[in-house]
Amino acid sequence: MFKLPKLLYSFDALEPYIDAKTMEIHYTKHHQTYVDKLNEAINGTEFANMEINELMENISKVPEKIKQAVINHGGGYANHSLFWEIMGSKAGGKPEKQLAKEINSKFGSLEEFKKQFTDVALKVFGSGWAWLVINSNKKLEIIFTKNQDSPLMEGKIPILGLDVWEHAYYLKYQNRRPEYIKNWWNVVNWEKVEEFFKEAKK
Ligand code: MN3
Repeated sequence: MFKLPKLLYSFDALEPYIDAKTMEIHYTKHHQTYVDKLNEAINGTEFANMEINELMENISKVPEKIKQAVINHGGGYANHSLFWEIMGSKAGGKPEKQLAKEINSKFGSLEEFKKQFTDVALKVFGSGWAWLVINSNKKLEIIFTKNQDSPLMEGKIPILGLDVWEHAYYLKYQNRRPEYIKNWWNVVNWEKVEEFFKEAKK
């Protein structure tokens, strides 16, 4: 069964860009609810023993009766688990090494990548996520998903993700999603993104 993953920093660690109250509610209430409802859906099934990524990659094998619940809550579980990890205090800055090279070769520059990613995140209508993924050709790609749909369900491995549900920013930013996105770059933990990148390229 799934458990809320440990948060590796305090609720106020991402201040002033992401406020402590938002972090606390987002992690202890929203993420916990995804954990609970995922467990409720898969309890007693063969899927209860899977790793979360394996579960989302194999969503087509999940019976219809519980499939939408697994998409919503398994996706919510996987997406948020990654989201906490790719952020940190004393973060921001820029990618180094191989990831920097591939971003430059794919998008032209880090600035151009950020611009394209931001555009995608701004255009998500309603609730969803913007992602940098490694696609099935092992190339970088920017995509979005609706609701809590996981990129893993379409065979894409997320290495960076931005939650643009209102619950992720409304307390501090209200309707100002552009400002939230702009500030969020200051807490991106590029070292961690590089780790996910290396793992995904294997
Ligand atoms: Mn969220």
